[in-house]
Amino acid sequence: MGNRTALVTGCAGFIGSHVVERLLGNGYHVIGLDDLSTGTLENMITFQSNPEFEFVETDIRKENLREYIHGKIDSIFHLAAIASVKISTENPLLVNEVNVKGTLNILELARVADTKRFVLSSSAAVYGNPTNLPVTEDTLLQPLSPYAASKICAESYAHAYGQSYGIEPVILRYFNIYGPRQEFSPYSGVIAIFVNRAVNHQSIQIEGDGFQTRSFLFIDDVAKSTVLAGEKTAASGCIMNISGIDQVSILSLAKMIKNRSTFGDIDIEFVTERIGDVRNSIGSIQKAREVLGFAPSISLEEGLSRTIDWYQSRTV
Ligand code: UD2
Repeated sequence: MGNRTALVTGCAGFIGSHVVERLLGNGYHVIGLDDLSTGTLENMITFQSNPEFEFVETDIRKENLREYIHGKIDSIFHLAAIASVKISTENPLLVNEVNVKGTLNILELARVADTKRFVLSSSAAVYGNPTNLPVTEDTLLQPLSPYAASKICAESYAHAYGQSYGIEPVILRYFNIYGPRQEFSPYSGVIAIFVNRAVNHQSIQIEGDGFQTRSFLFIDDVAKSTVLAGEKTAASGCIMNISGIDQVSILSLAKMIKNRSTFGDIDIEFVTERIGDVRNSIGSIQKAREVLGFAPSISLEEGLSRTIDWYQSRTV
């Protein structure tokens, strides 16, 4: 058995499954929690029969989780959440239940299990529409959606548990993440949507003029930074942006995918701009560089190729 045990919530999800893979590769024993509401067994294929991996199918809101998760837990990576602004505007109470009450419940598990390190997945959404870019972690928080508000509450609880119970919280504010295993639905990130439409010979639809920008980060880099957040002593109590380093317009992203497409000629069309869309988003990763030694290593070109290959392999 690995000599360090990590618990990963959302282990069957996009980010969680990649974090589990990396932890197992680093010699951890991993307990994974997921209710399979959006996560899938398919996402766990590469590690489900690894003897160092234990899967517990449960909801993070279930009370007294310690009664059936035994043994020591050295660190917790809390990645289970409803990760959609859109769902949060349709069903804010549900998002509060899962993202806030669920986080509090996992913090309680950390408290009763004497877990020190608690890595929380937060979001760039907490900044709203910031004026100074790249946005730094000390920027005023301006939640524009119930989703953003739920992430700020989750951050506050993690901080409070650090103060009250000696837990070491590390808060990661993820920006625009993409890569294999990202769920494809109307609620998905733009790359998952564009690539899936292209693979299915449908036009790519740009919402607005396409000059809005994002800084995309490939999932392997996200998983790397997340595991480092669980390991680096200096990360205790830190809040860090985890972002790509290049600002890319949605139009140039669409063109890159169109040009890479081996699925025939794909049209690009323009549709109505999204209400409340953030115009430009990029995070300063200075702090993550200093504290974690983190630097993105996969270019957008490389990451897109891997992502296209993966979605394509699933459609044949
Ligand atoms: C991302 C996160 C959100 C939150 C936010 C923080 C996702 C799905 N959303 O929202 O949870 O953390 O960052 O700021 O990861 N677009 C198109 N056509 C499409 C789909 C999207 O043009 O078919 C545009 C969309 O209008 C937006 C941009 O692409 O301008 C990015 O959209 P997104 O949903 O991938 O991500 P974002 O940054 O709005």
